[in-house]
Amino acid sequence: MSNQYIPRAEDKFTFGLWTVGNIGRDPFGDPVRGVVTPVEIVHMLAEVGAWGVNFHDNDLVPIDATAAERDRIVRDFRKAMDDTGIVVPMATTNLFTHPVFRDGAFTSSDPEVRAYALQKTMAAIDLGVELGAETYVFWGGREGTETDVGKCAVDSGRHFRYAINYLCDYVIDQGYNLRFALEPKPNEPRGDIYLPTVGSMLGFIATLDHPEMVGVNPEMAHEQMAGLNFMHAIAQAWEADKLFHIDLNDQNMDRYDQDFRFGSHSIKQAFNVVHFLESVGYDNPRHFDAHAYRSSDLDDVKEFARGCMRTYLILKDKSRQFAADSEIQALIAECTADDGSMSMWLEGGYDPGRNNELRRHLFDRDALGARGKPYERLDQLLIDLLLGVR
Ligand code: GCO
Ligand code: MN
Ligand code: MN
Repeated sequence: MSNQYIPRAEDKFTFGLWTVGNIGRDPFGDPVRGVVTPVEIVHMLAEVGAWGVNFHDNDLVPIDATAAERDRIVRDFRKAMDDTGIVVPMATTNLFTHPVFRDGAFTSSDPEVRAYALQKTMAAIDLGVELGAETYVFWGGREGTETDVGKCAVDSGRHFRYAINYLCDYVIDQGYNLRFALEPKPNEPRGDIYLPTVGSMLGFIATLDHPEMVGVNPEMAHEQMAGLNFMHAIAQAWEADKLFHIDLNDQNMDRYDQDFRFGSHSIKQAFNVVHFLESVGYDNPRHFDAHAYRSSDLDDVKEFARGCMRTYLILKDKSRQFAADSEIQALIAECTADDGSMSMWLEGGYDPGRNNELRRHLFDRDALGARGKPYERLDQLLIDLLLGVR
């Protein structure tokens, strides 16, 4: 195995306690793997070469733990972090497992549940910050509906906005160094989840009291479940300065929430994602929000984790090769060639004088329409490169 595919701290590869700790329960079958404790997971992550670990409050501290139990758990966890060098860059709240959240948390139609969700999240924020988290993720798994007859979607949006504004103020009030990252998903576990895509989250963020504190945590499989192009979604988030975090995994489009190992299914899309992140210099955590196949035993879970990181690093290497390939780059230059002749209209915005000229200019529409683009050739060069024959 080549050294160049060994993960390093600067890759900022992270896994959630819930990912490598997944016990393989699904709606049709019981768990197939035993519980691995948070401390054991930290050691396992160190063994496979990850940089960090993320958690939901209750992945670490059971929902019914006493204050003393909480403190003991945190102490043991911190010792495992210190012993291994594993850090906690992100934390989040479980607002979906307990029956209290059966009709949502921040968007529940029960005001008492909404207030409880705020209380639970503030305690979880305290826990995350105590262990070093600088990003706090909000994934609204239960914030949705199966039927829309009982709930007003506008009210639900207002409730969600109220909660995020409230929690931003809490973070400011505490003086925490913490940013929020909202994670959209179209469905599962609800029939439909509010704010289902990266685009809808970005629109929502602009309506908040502290939009500068809030970005997105796009997940590859979530956009794919909606049939969307994940690279386009992260590009929009990046350009808006909102790509605070990323969940990498994989998924066969239009299926159930598969959470496959990164790069295991849509290898070309995975390349596009890595190539984008590496080209723009993305420097926030790279989180693998996936889990091993239900057929895996614990050794195979480690192979799953190693595989996520290895595939990322192989694709990073392919990205370098792509950027250095003169034939590929010449074709891209040909596709995007600009002789500057249109810059008087395409740069500098609207100007009445220049605009009069644009209105009068004669375009040879047929000649323009006859210009082809060598995308077939370019795409095949990428395929050759990815398949290792280039
Ligand atoms: C899912 C989600 C979750 C979230 C996690 C952190 O589909 O279950 O992706 O794994 O990422 O709850 O917020
Ligand atoms: Mn997911
Ligand atoms: Mn996720």
